[in-house]
Amino acid sequence: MDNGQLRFSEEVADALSSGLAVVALESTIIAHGMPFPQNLETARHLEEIVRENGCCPATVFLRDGFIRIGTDDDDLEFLSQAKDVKKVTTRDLAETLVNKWTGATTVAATMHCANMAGIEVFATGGIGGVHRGVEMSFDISADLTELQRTPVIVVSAGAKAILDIGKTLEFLETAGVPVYGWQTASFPGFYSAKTPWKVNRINEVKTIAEIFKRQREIGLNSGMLIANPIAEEFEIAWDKMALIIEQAIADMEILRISGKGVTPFLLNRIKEITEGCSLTTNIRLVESNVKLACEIGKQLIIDN
Ligand code: PSU
Ligand code: MN
Repeated sequence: MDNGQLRFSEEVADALSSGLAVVALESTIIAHGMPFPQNLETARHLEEIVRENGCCPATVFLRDGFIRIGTDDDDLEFLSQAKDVKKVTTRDLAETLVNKWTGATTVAATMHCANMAGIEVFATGGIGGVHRGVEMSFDISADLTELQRTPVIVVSAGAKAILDIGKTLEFLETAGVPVYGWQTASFPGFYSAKTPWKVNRINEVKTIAEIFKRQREIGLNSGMLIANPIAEEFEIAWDKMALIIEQAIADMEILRISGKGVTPFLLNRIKEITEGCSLTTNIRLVESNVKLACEIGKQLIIDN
């Protein structure tokens, strides 16, 4: 189905017209966040989890001049292996469409496209944020500015541990973005279930749906961040991660990596240092976020 710039997969088009809950998934995690073949296995498995939980998966990406909402047979295979897939954040969307490049969407770009498609909930691993050393680099992810202006609920395992979490939370407060810990008052740190930072706790999906709806009723159009901690059995504790991340950042500085390359480099370097453990943790936490996003999606349908 075509709708201007958007091209829906049959599955997503049917779900939207029949009122089934649709959960958006991003594609940067596939093309730039994980190595092959784990990225392909994970992408397929995440879509399966969404279906098992009674919702419809809508992986977002760009191909042939269209914003694609939902995948067909070979799309995931292509995204997970093609060498020239662009990492597309909000400002790259139009350029990628005009040039008909293949693009994997970040949290920011996925939120924008999900909102265009009428999808209200989206699951990822961890959002981007304010980077450590921001005083020098000024590196602040567009994920934060998109959360400020786009009404989509993002379920993530807190913010990526490679970031300055305190500053990321301060930015979100300034931007007027509601942030809640899912059944926790400790803000989760991606690989770690807990960090030293506190967050408002929320215990029920019904409350999430109500607050999201009320926001718009009072004219607030920002997104909302639900921080879902990784199960403790799969976590890498915060203290242990601290040293690993310092090492990865030092390596990055030697190589003078900046801009878009920062997050993919750090995730890969941490995977090497932890001998693959961080990748397993990353996969487990996205799976858990996808399940929670499904519960929120179903609640939003009930309340509408
Ligand atoms: N979560 C993951 N792995 C990832 C990302 C998130 O588990 O690779 C991606 C998301 O697409 C997020 C991006 O939007 O990293 C942030 O990139 P940057 O810091 O350049 O904004
Ligand atoms: Mn950045």
